[in-house]
Formats: sequence, C-alpha cells, structure tokens
Amino acid sequence: MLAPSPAHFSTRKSPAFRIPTIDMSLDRYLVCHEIVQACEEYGFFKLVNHGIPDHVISSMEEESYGFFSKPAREKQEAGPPSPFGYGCKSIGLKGDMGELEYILLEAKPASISRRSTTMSTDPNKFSNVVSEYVQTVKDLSCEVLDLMAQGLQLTDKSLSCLIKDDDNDSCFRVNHYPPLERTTSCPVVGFGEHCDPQILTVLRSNHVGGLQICSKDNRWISVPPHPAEFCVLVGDVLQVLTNKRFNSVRHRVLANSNQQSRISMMYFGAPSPTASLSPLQHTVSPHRPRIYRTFTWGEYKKAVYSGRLGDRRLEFLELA
Ligand code: GA4
Repeated sequence: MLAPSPAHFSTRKSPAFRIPTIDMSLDRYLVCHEIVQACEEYGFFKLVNHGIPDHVISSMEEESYGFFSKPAREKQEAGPPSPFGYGCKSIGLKGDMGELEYILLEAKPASISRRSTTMSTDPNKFSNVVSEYVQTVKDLSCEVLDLMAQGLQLTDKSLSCLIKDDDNDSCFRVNHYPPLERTTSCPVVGFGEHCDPQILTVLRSNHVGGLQICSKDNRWISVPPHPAEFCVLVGDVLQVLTNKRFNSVRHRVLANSNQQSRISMMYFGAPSPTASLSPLQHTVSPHRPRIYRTFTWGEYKKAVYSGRLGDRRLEFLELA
C-alpha cells in the first residue's frame, strides 16, 4: 500500500470548484478559448459531445473486462509490461507499486495485432476493437490539439502533426483497480501521484471513481466518473511546447472499498523519438522568456523511465 504524504493529502471538496467541461458541439471560437483557459488553470478538462460512437466505447470496455476476468496465469502470458504487455501492481522499473493490474500497448495497429495473440482467445476481434478505439481517440486528440493551437494562435497543425507522425511513440493503457479486500478508514492510493510525460492523455473510465487532480494550490480534487465523457490531461511535453502557459497536471487514483472495479483507458499521445522539442514561437516573448532548452522525445523518455513515478522531471530541461 502506498501511504499518501500528509502534506498533500486532502480530499476536501471546494464548493466553488467545477471541473472544466468543454462541450465540443458549441461554437469553435468559444471552445478554443475555454480549452486554453482550462489548460492554463488546471492542465485538465472534460469533453462532452465529443462524437465518439457508443459502440466503440462499449466494445473496448467489454474486451477489457474479458481480459481482466481471466485467471492470473493466463494474464501473465501477456506480460511483462515493459515495454508492452500485462502488469500487476508493479509500475515502471524503479519499484513503484499500485493497487491495480493493467495492459500497456503500443498505439499502432500492427503492434496491437501482434500482442492480441497473447491477450485474447479471439485475437482478431480483440485487435480490431482496440485498434478502432485507439484510432478514434487519436482523431479526437488531434482535433483537441488543433483547437488548442487555434486558441494559442499557433500555426494550424503545429501540435497535432507531432502525434500524426508515422513514427509517433503514442501508447495505450487499460487499468483495472479491483475493489480493496479490506475496509479502511483512510483512503488507499491505487496509482500514485505523477504527471504524464507525453503531449496529452485522453482518459475514459467506467462509472467507478477514484481519479483526483491536484490544483495549483495543492488540493486534491476528485473527478466525478462519467462513462460517456472523456478527460484530457496536459502532459509534460505540452507544458514545454507552450513555454509553461499550460501545466502538466499532477494526478493520482484512489483505490476503493465499495465492491466495485474501476476500469480506465488512456491514450497517451507522444511524438516520434527523434522529434526535436522546444517552446513554440508565439509562446515566447520579451514578457515570457524561453524556459526550456531543446531536446528530443527519445532523450526525455529515457530520463522519465529511469526515474520514479512521482518525480518532478521537467526541471532538468530548464535553461539556467
Ligand atoms: C505515467 C504515464 C503512463 O502511464 C506511462 C507510465 C510509465 C509506466 O507505467 O511504465 C511510467 C510513468 C508513466 C512515468 C514514470 C515512469 C514511467 C512508470 C514510471 C515509474 C506508460 C508513461 O509513459 O509514463
């Protein structure tokens, strides 16, 4: 069990707080503006009226339940999780632990298809369902990045081109948090606090809660679960590209003892390992001098994967 640090541990709900929610069916200009505001304030927002068909979501959820309900020995055949496969409790390579099991996949149809043979008795179906979900959420991510670019007055596709690159390093993860066997009076952390290193994360969960985001004033805010909504999380690379106008959001997941399993699925949009990254023009000005040096995603990923989950890692990219 991971004990939360007392200084950070507050589940108080602020009555004034409302999770930013973007209705994608509204006027584009308004949507761009709201997205930029949410990314500046929280690095996080929810999306409604996103246009993703119900069947794409429900099939993905069914395949996830199907996989996680298999006997442990069969699931282990799809492991270990590094770089891709099945993982149970252990997160990353440096000893972090969580109250979950998960699948980690490369977000590419050919790779999904290869992995499916170890994950399902009907690999074709599994592969088609996962690939369709990933492609649909990738398209949504590109649309969101284009809206962000417009809101920031950047050139049109300056953000989405990074994850559209054939050599993009995006990945897909499905987490399963089984209900805790013991009842506890204090909350237990299911997935420890961290920021996602990529450009952005698009997350969807079933009806079971647990996700919390950290506000600028260090309060943990619970995100109400909604199976038909998507959450967008700003990642470290987007923080760099926007010269810290947007902040990557620290988040964590609390385990629950209410007899219900939480399933969440995340698409992590990442650039090519060789992509050269630095604050984009227009985000740098005499008022807002450049904060980060140029680096490649490959270089940053290597540093991230050799650290602990909760590390604050962007500091080493800051210019002196
Ligand atoms: C956090 C975001 C994604 O889930 C992930 C995670 C990765 C892993 O589970 O292997 C990491 C974590 C994540 C950041 C720090 C390192 C790497 C575990 C860990 C301790 C797949 C990712 O890209 O970075």
